[in-house]
Order: sequence, then C-alpha cells, then structure tokens
Amino acid sequence: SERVRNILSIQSWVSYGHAGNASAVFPLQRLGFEVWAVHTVQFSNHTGYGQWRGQVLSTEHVAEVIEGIADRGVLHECDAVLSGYMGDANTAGAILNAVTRVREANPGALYCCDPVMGDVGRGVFVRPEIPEVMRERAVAAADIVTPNHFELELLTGREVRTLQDALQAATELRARIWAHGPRIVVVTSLVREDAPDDAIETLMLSGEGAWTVRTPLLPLDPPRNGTGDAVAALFLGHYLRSGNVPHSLENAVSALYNMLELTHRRGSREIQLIAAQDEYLQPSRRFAAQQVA
Ligand code: PXL
Repeated sequence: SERVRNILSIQSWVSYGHAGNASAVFPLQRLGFEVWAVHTVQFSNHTGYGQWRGQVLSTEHVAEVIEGIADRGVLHECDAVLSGYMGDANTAGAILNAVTRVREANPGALYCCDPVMGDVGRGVFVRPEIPEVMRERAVAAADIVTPNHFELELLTGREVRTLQDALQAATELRARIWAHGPRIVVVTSLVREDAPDDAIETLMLSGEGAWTVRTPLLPLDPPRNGTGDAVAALFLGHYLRSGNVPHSLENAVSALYNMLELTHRRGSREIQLIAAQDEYLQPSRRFAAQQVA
C-alpha cells in the first residue's frame, strides 16, 4: 500500500479566521495529506483588519522547528514544501535551506512558492526587503510559483493588461524557476482588458501549454484575505494527487470559487474554509480550463 503523502507548509498562523497556514492546512488535510505546519508568525487574526496582536517568530525559531522534524528522520518522506507569507527576509533563508534539505532526502519533492507580497488595490503589504528575496532567491528554487496579477507584475517588472502581456510575463517568470522540475506558473486574480468585466481568471503556464479558467467575479469588498493561500494549497494538493496540470487547475479554481461563493452568500468577513469542506476533492460547480497556448 502507498504511504500517506506529506507536505511541509511554512507560513503564518492566525488564531481567529483564515490566512497563511490557517488557510492552507485544512484543505490539504481534507485532500488526504499529512501537513507538517511550521508557523512564521503567530497573530490573533490576519492583517486585513488593520489591527492584530502577536509576534513574528524569529528565523532561529523557524529553523529550529524544521531541524526537529529533520531529527525524526522523515525528510525523505516529504513530498512537497509550500511557502507563503514571510514575516521577515531572513526567514526566506530558513525556508530555502529546508527546500535544499528536503530535495537531498527526496529528489522528487516539489517546492511550491506562493510569492506573497501584495495585491491590486492594497499594494505591497510585506516588509520592503521581501520582494527582492522573492525575485532573486525564492523563485529560482521553486517548481511551482503562484503569484497573483499584482505579484506577477512585481516579479517581472512588466505591466500586465492583456492576455498577451500575461502570457509574456508568465513565460519570462517560468524561465527563471527551478530548471530540474515541472516548472509551473499559476497566476491568480488575473483581470485583463480583453476579458469580460464580470469575470476573473486564473492562468497557468506549464511545459504542456497554457490554460485559463474563468469564474464570475464575486462582489467581495474588501477582497477576502487568505484566498490566495487556499488556492495555492489546493493547486499543489491536486497536482500531487493527479500530476495532471489542467485537471489540477480546474479543480483548484472550482473549489475556491465554490468556497468564496458560500462566503459571499453568508456575508462573512472570513472565508468559509471549513463550511466548504465538501468542495475540495470534487467541486460541485465546475469551471473548465481553456487552452490558450
Ligand atoms: O494571505 C496572505 C497573508 C498571510 N498571512 C497573514 C496575512 C495575510 C494577508 O493579509 O495577514 C498574517
């Protein structure tokens, strides 16, 4: 029988509501993964409220917890590393060190880097030294990168207004990611001039081609925090399960849409991550991927 698959997820933790690991861990568990969650911060709630309490955990703390996992002699059973919001730039060093050690123990392990830096409207919401670390170090080590529209522009220095712009920027980014792996770029929350106003898209570029999935734009104001963390986790989980890129894109985007639609219906400030649990494996409403290159 096949062993359970394990994902080392290094992200922030919030006690109330959902962002970072508090958004990524449950969907991955619901897809059947064991998640080795290492927290980079422990906050009361996500920063979208403008007020929160708690601490950014030190790089030493993060490295120490990862070292303790390595002490269990289990890194060869780690199938993927997932990273997101980094409290400070040194934490990136601890994360990339973990990626190197996991790859040494299990050369087939994937690194999925969600380059969390900001969003259209909100701008950059991480410490100012983070974008350079993401651009220069994290992306180069990643098998899968999941920038949103804003982060794609920030990583490539290109303005993205049309599908052609998005494909160009994603192609350029893809050329800079880990050359030994599947090299997948997933661009979330893509809003372009040459698509309908009432839609939002996710674009995926891989060695097998490029696809988009279009979903209705939900009037969620403010945009819900933790959404990007959940979709990166869902994409990674489905890709580890199936190895099929367009299928993973469809499942992840459809699951996320159904979860956000429930959030909208309930008028909730927090994403309805738990209530939507039945959507993760087999989303009830499905959106098809269209091949675009
Ligand atoms: O969704 C990214 C994220 C992660 N972690 C924390 C956050 C946010 C975005 O608001 O506040 C703590």
